[in-house]
Amino acid sequence: MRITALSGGVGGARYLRGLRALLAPDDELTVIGNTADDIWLFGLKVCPDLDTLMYTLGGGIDEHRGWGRANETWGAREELAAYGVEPTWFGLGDRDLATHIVRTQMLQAGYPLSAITTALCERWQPGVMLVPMSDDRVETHIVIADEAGGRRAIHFQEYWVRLRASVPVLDVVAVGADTAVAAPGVLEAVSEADVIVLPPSNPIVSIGTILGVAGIADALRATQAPVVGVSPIIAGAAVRGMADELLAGLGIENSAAGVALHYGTRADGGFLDGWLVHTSDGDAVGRLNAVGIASRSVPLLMSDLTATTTMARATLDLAAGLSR
Ligand code: FO1
Repeated sequence: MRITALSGGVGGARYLRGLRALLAPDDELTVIGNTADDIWLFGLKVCPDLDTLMYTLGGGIDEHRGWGRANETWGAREELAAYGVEPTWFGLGDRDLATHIVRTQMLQAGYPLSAITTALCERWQPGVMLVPMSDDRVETHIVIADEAGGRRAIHFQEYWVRLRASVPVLDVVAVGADTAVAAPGVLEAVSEADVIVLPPSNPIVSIGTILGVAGIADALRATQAPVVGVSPIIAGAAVRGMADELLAGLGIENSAAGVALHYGTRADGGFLDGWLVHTSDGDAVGRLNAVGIASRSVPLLMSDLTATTTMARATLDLAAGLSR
C-alpha cells in the first residue's frame, strides 16, 4: 500500500511514528514536509519541520522539546549571544548546527533541497521517504499590528518563538508560494497514493502552506484515494503550539469540525473524505457525517507510541471504509 502524508513538525512527526509502526514490509510511506517555516540564520538554512520529521522518525529528536537534537549542548548559541549577535530568541544547538551546515554547504554546491533532504536521511534512516513540498523558497510571514497603528509582517518563527503567538494575527502570507514548484515526486506521491493522510499538523502554517504549492491541492481533489485527516484541535484548543491564534486570525472556526470544514468536502470543491476527532469532540461526528465527511471520535492525545499507533490504526480503518 502506498501512503502519502502532508505534515508539519512536532505534532505530525509524533503521529507519523505511530503510522510507520503499522507499515508492512511492502508498504511505502511518503511524507511531504512543510518548508514554509524555514529560516536563514547566521548564514545557515534552517528547516524546522523537515528536521523535526527527520529527527523524530530517525531517533535523534529531543522528546521533551519535540524539536532539535537529543543530548544537545548550546555552546555556539551562548558564544553568539556573547557577541551580541541576533537573534538570540531562536535556539540552535551544537548538534543541530551540523545539520544546517551540511544543508547550507550542499545548497551552495547547487543541490536542490529535495536531494539534500535525501542525503541527510541517509544518516537518519527515518523509514519513510521524506520530501520537501518544494525546492523553491516559500516563507510564512505573519502580519501583525505595529506600534504606529499600521501593519507589519514578521517571519513565522519570530511570531511563533519570540512572541509565543501572543499577538493577534491580521493575516498570514506565504511569500514565494505563487511561484514555487512542487518538489520532484510530490505530485506523483499524491496522485499515486492508495491513502492520503493529514496528521494533526497546523492547518494554516503547516498543511495550509503545503496546499499553497501549485498543483498539490488540485492533486488531492483529483485523486481517487481517500483523504483522511486527524484533528489538531481538541475541545477548541490547539493540542500543541498555538494554532488557535492563527485560526481566529483567519476567521476559521476554532474546533475539530471547523478545521475539517476548512479543508472542505469533495462536493464543495474540497478534498476531505474522513476526519478523526478526539473523544471530547463527539458532537463534530454527526455534523461532519451530515456534510459528507466520514468522522469518528477516538482518543487523540499523543502520549506515547502506543497512543499514536492506535490513532494511526483508526486512520487507516476509516480510510479502508472509504475506498472509492
Ligand atoms: N521552538 C521554540 O519554541 N524555541 C526555539 O528556540 C526553537 C528553536 C528551533 C531550532 C531548530 C528547529 O528545527 C526548531 C526550533 N523550534 C524552536 C521549533 C520551531 O519553531 C517549530 O518546530 C516549527 O517551526 C513549528 O512547527
